[in-house]
Order: sequence, then C-alpha cells, then structure tokens
Amino acid sequence: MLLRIYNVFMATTIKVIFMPNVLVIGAVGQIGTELTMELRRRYGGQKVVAATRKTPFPKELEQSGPCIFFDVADKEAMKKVITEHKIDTIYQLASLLSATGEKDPDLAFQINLIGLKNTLDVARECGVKRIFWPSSIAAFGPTTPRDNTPQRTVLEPTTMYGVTKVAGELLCQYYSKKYGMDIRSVRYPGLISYKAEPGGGTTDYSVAIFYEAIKHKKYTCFVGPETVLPMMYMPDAIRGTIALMEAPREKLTVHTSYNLAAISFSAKELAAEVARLMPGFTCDYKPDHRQAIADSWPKSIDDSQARQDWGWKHEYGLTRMSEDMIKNLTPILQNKK
Ligand code: AKB
Repeated sequence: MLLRIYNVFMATTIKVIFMPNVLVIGAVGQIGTELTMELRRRYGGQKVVAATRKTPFPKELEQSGPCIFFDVADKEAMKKVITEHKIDTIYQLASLLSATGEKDPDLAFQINLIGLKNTLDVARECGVKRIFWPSSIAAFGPTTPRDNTPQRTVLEPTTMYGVTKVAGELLCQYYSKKYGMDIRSVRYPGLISYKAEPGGGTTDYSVAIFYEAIKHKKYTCFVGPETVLPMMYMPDAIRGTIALMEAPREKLTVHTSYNLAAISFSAKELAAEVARLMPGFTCDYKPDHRQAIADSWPKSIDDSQARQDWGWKHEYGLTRMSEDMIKNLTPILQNKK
C-alpha cells in the first residue's frame, strides 16, 4: 500500500516537474507513430504536436492531438509551429533510411542532414530547451570492429544514410558545445514493431518475416541466413528514448550519440524462432543489394555507456519479442482481410 502511494506520488511529481510541450517531426514514420502516441499518453494529447511532410496521419494520431504538415526544408513554417505551440522539446525523426537513401542520395542528404541543421537553427533561435535526434548503427562501416562495437570507434560508413548519421552526430555535438544546447541521441539498431511498418531500411526483413509468416507461411529473405545484425523491439526503443530525454542533463557524457543495444541474431535464427511459433513456416534466401549494406554494419553493440549514464536496460529478447509480434500482428492482419 505504502509503495503504491509512493509510486503515484512520484509519477505525479515527475509529471508536474517535467511536462514539456513537444513537437515530433516525422511523426508518421516507424518510430514516430509509436513515440508520439506514448508521449501523448504520458504528457497529454494537446501537449504533443505531430508533424509530417506529406504522408497522411493515421487515425489514432489524428484523433489524439494536434497534427500539422510541414517540410523540414521550410524553416519559417517550423518556426511558426514552435512559436504557436510554445514548443520546448523537439523529437526530430524525419529521415530516409539506408536502402531508400541509396536510391536517392541527394534527397537523403537534404532530409537527414539539412533537415537536422534547419531544426537545430530554428530551435536555437526559438530557445527550445531539449532536442532528440536519432542516429543509427549505420554510422559504422566495414572498418569498424563488428563484434561488441565500442561507443568510440572508427566511423567510416559506406551509405549516404550512414554519412548523414555521422555528420549529424558531429553537428549535434558541435551545437551542444558551441551554443550550450541540450541535444540527445541514440544509435538505434534495427527496430521491430507491429504497429507501423518500416520503409526502405536494410533491417526491414526482421519485420517483413512476421507479416509474410502470418499471411503466407513463407518468406524470401533479402539477406543471407548467416547475416547477424543488432535489433531491438519497439517497446524497448520507445522506453529507452523517453528515458534518455527525461534523464538529468549532468548525467550524460556522450554528446554525439549513445550506442544502444538489445538483441543480436542471424536471419536463420529469426526464421527458426518464427517456425517454432508458427509450425509449417518456411524461409528461403535471395540476398540482394542490401546484403552489402548489412555486411558493412556491426553484429553486436557495446552499450555499457548508456547503461551506466542513464540506466538503459532492454527487456525483450528474441523469444519474448517474437511471441509478442505474432500475438499482436495476427489479429491486425486477419482484420484487414
Ligand atoms: C535501416 O535499416 O536503414 C535502419 C537502421 C538500422 O537505421 N533500420
């Protein structure tokens, strides 16, 4: 009983002390959709503005708080939203992922890097207190140690997406040091979720396999069976992101981007787990251009700095994640039929 009263008291106190006015840019993407909903649950629907360039808002976003269209290239439009909604916290998620970025490197550069710089400039001008920007394991490259990749290591990516992530990390650090801005970032691994599908990433097979297993009981994987990449279930990613944003500033020692890890598995191990849960499922392999990108990324990540500085801890392993995916995705796909 005493513990319950304490928990309610702490939750209320945290809410009163830390009740930001938030803008999520890129709110309709794979991370944005779930992050926006979680932030609205936490701080209230009206306190969290969802923004996107042109993709229509899903119903749950449209009905739970303000939704706005603007392009990260348009600094004036961004300024207007920040001023009108008294925004003090921005999550800047607008990004083209690794595979799409290779199809249109110029657009990837514009959205990922110029979009970030525009956001930092407008945020600085408007006195925004805190900014989140996602980096990725794509910041690493073939010259990076692939096992247990350290926090500080070689960053020589071979994709435009990776180039924008490295440059973006340095830009965040530069603005933190030069202008004293509070900018926080993590290097996400591949993210797996059942709510919004990823688009144009190299790690997308780890989500597509569940969709195809439920729909057709078979999947053709675009990377080979021995390909191992770091992955994370979306609930962990959302919890970790918000925990980083609510951590006391003085605890943070990394101003580029924190390594963040959960599970590493091969495509073959994932397929075996899916087959265990869905007897009869089969997977074959036809590696395409994305294989080279996957081969240039780490297999596992050392995230001890994040664990030490702000208490990061993942909850989902391969089995728990796969069970939860199938349990939640099955009714969604059946209702779509
Ligand atoms: C991608 O595959 O491009 C992304 C990432 C690892 O950043 N999921």
